[in-house]
Amino acid sequence: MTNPTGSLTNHTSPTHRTGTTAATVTGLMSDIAHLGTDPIRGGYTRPVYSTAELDLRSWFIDQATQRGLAVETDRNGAIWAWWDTPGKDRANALVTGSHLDSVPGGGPFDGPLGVASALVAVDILKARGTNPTRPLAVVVFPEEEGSRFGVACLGSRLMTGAIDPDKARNLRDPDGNTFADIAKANGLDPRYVGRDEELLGNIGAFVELHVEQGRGLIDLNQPIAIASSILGHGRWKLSINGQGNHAGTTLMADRHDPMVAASRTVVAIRDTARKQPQARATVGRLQPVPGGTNVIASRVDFWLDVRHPDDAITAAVVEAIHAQAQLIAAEEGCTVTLSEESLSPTVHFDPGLQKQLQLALPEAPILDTGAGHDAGVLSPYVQTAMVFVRNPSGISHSPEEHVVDEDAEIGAQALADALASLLD
Ligand code: HGY
Ligand code: MN
Ligand code: MN
Repeated sequence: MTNPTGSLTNHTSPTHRTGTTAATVTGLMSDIAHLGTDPIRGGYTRPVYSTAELDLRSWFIDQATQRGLAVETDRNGAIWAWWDTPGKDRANALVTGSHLDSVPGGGPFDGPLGVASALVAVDILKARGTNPTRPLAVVVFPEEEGSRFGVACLGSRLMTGAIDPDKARNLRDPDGNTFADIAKANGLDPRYVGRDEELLGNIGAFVELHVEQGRGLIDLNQPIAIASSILGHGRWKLSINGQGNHAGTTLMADRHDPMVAASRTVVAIRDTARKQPQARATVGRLQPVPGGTNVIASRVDFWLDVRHPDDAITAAVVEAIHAQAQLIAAEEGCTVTLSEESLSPTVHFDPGLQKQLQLALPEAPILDTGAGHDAGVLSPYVQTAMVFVRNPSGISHSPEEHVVDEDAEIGAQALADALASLLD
């Protein structure tokens, strides 16, 4: 049930961890290794509010309550596990955590590594006898990947007000379910989703640990890094409309085939991005309608992900792509529409917080990233920082994403050291 402000009741657990030995990241990750495996794509498919992600939420709630943390789910579906100070005043909280949802066929570490490392960091701090002078919380944000409702970091965007609640409520998943309906089916009251002044106002700093999603730490031969910036990135939906028809009775000269126009546009997207050093442009999702083997499609929907350090260049690349798509569509006797779904400007993490992390982790190099994160969404509102852990494959959003056990534990230790330096 939901109380008037929309935040949900808290969670309790029958079991409490005994002793003060810290769990290991490897051990916690193996606890959840069976949740959400994808036999068709390989890797993990854990969309928000799927059975797999709900099982991961239960695992997190159980682990957090076992550690004596006060666990609550907020109005937007984020789970907060609080290590409260005696007075339970939650102002100026130090927050860490990440997400549990994944992309389709994703790796095991993108998100869960940050959550597991945060739990182990709490163990390490408790084992050291830490008595926090400020509240510490571990948070799990929902729908970071935007894989179900199409908007990345939906949970943190809702909390900060970075997305209009009505737009969020009406987002639809591939089966046509609205976010409002799915949220309601999972205990939220969709009327209350949106900016949470109280929670946001309580966050003094947010430090997210995440698997590195590129090759930086391989090339630097280091196990961890401190983040400097996140590449600006956005998502656009293109729809090309043509003439659906029969594959056998329609001569080639008589076709207005949106699949041909879309395919030509995808190559043009690649060519446009290649002309801009540092630009990235991707079409990873394409849906012909109706999608029959012996049917010329009537429409093709596809989604564009464009990223660049300079937001103006991102805009210029998208504009050039739109112009080319219009030309190509006209040549194929089709029409095209392009609509923006989400846009995140380039983020530069808080220099002061970055400096404090560097003092706590003097060996760690500074590294930028092309991957978006909840820490990026929060950064205009609160001090944020990130710690990356080496990924020896240099590959992510793929089953090949990897972290070796030793680096995973080094990461949790580094997170504990970073948090400790901010708890003094
Ligand atoms: O898409 C991203 O950059 C992130 O992994 N959600
Ligand atoms: Mn992630
Ligand atoms: Mn990701």
